[in-house]
Amino acid sequence: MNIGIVCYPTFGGSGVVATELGKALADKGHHVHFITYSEPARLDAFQPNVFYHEVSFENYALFQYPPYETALAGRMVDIIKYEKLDVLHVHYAIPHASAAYMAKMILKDEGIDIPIITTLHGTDITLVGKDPSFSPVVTFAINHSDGVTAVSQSLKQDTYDNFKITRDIEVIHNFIDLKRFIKKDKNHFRKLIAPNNEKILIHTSNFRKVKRVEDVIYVFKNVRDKIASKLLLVGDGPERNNVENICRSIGYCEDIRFLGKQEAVEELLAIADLFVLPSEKESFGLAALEAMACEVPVISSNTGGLPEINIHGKTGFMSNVGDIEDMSKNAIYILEDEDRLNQFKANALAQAKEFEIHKILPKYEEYYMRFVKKA
Ligand code: GMT
Repeated sequence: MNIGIVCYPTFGGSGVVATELGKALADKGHHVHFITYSEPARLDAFQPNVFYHEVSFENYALFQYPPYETALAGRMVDIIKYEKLDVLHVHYAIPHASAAYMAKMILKDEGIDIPIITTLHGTDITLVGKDPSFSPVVTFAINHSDGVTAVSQSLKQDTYDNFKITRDIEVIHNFIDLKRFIKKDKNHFRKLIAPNNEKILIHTSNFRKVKRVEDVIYVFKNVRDKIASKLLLVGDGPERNNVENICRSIGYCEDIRFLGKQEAVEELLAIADLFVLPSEKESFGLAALEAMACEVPVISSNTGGLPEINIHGKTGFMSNVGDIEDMSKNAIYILEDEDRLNQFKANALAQAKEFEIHKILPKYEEYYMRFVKKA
């Protein structure tokens, strides 16, 4: 198949999923065309079947807001026609799904019928999409896509709860590449971070309010009061300054490291004992799955799609959003006994295997074929 993929090119979850999906489809022989405003971060090595088409335009002084959606629709039309795409798969509803609808209608006038598949990722539904300014457009674009998938049952339900949806939504869970996310021997590195064999807790995110990174710090304080440990904070974003100030106020600054954005996150996960994800909302929690693949148990909130990946009492524990005491108690329970910790680590890996990319990829291929055949 000739497949177009539209996504955000940044390190965010939806862009990572879209890029890894495209790379895996290309590995299987499909031709994959990425359409976005800059090269996707995970598109880091040459692959013969992968093509990248940049959406670029010169902004005119009249425009306070650059009309990206219009430029994107125009670029989609161009690529669909000239690369003879069989299907266009857009990730994250805003503005990709409505731009795709516009492209589809333009092409319809020319006698070309391109199926549009929209994948909903989370904040496009649970946070941003609900804004009254976006909501009618998101509703229309979902109802008028040829196919719609959501990355968890929970997100599917949120979509029905928040919008007037008149169609089916298919759940296709996110996936993990176990060739990349695998626990590698990084003991030399572990010794640098934890020279006295302290336990290592880790959190990775975009440091937005919805991630509740401050809860990670308070959980760490409670753990650190009982067990010698270190905390690695990976990522960057608007809450970083606030979180740094909280670190200073709790007095364990020397045990907390801010590592900023890191490409090889699997190398950091390889030395970690516990992953902490206390998010307010999390439609799937790809970061938790990446941790589990590297044999790191997860202390998380029980929001959104997290119960679909983190098995309470087996791969980690879940608590109500904001219940720092419960998260701390569970973290200590896992870390205080070496045999128990090792059992949780093994369980985490076993669960991650359920989401192996080669199990999930055929679901997308089959889903595309439902619509490509009709075209
Ligand atoms: O978490 C974010 O803010 C990034 C966001 C995105 O769209 O890039 O992530 C969402 O999509 C990921 C991939 O499907 C999911 O794993 C995340 O759970 C989801 N984030 C939220 O629902 C907050």
